[in-house]
Amino acid sequence: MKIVVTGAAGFIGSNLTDKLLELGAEVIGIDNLFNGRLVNLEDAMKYKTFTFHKSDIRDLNFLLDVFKDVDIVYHEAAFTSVPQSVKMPENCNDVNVNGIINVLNAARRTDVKKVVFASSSSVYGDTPTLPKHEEMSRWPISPYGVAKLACEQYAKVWHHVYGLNTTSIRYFNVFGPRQRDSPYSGVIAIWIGRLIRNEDLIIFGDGEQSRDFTYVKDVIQGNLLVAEHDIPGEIINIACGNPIKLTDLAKLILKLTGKENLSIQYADPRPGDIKHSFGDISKANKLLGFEAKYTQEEGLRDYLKWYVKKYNVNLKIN
Ligand code: UD2
Repeated sequence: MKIVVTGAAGFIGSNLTDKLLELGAEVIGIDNLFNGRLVNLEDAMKYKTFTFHKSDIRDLNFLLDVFKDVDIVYHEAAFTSVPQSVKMPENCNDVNVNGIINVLNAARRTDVKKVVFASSSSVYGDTPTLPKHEEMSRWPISPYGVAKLACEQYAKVWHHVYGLNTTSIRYFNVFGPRQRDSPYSGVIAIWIGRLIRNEDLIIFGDGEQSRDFTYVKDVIQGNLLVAEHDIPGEIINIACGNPIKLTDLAKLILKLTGKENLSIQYADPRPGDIKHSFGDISKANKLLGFEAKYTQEEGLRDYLKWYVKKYNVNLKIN
């Protein structure tokens, strides 16, 4: 199979690229290296079946050229942060919404067989219903959530109007190897960076908020299952299916790393944050046979082991 991964040098894109190459696919990676890093593609670059283009998904002519004879496009490239989207809503809209319109147009014009879009649990917003299931109403409360909702609706419409085979996967708070430790990154990567520097962990808000943190290997499993099953026009949750409160997560990470000497500090809540997120994965199970293979603790252990080996840090995992 010939597969394009947009955002290939990013956290999820690079993990997906590695797995596809390992399974024997020919992979074309695209990334503008705004958030992505070439170092994430070190393993991929060893494969003769991998090609990389430093380019932008907003360049239609480039996409038309590169999408020729492609079976699947995994669209992982994105403006990926809730707080950053609050600061720069126009950029978020431009990269995410104008970006997917280009990807869908190019895929349609070059007869790509399937487009799989990386959506987000942020589309659900702060509704009281838990767990969040695909058929419920969506009330995103951040520019990022609004943009992801628009993207998945465009993907659905490109199926209904133009017959393109599109599926959107709603990821729930993905964590794991290669997630960046930056202010705009996921909380787990930020906290691991802090505890390695022996800094206290900071929680925005009262720590009662919960998230359904999902290990990246399960997200990759979900993506592979969508390649194997034809579910055009569908939107599907991929989650661990087991939320944890932020305070409990902080305690678990400190316990696993033996850093219980560090404390948990509480700061002002973050604008655009939702309170609870918990994904119903029964649709993914029914249509794809998906089940999360990693609990949050198992995922954290696997991630920490990778971290210690990769960066040679002095951390004992309990
Ligand atoms: C949203 C999406 C997620 C993904 C992600 C992309 C939801 C429920 N999830 O994640 O699926 O699309 O955006 O970026 O919308 N926090 C702290 N301390 C820190 C950093 C964060 O307490 O140092 C808190 C933060 O305020 C939030 C929680 O941790 O309550 C999770 O934050 P995050 O940035 O890891 O992810 P989130 O939920 O915005």
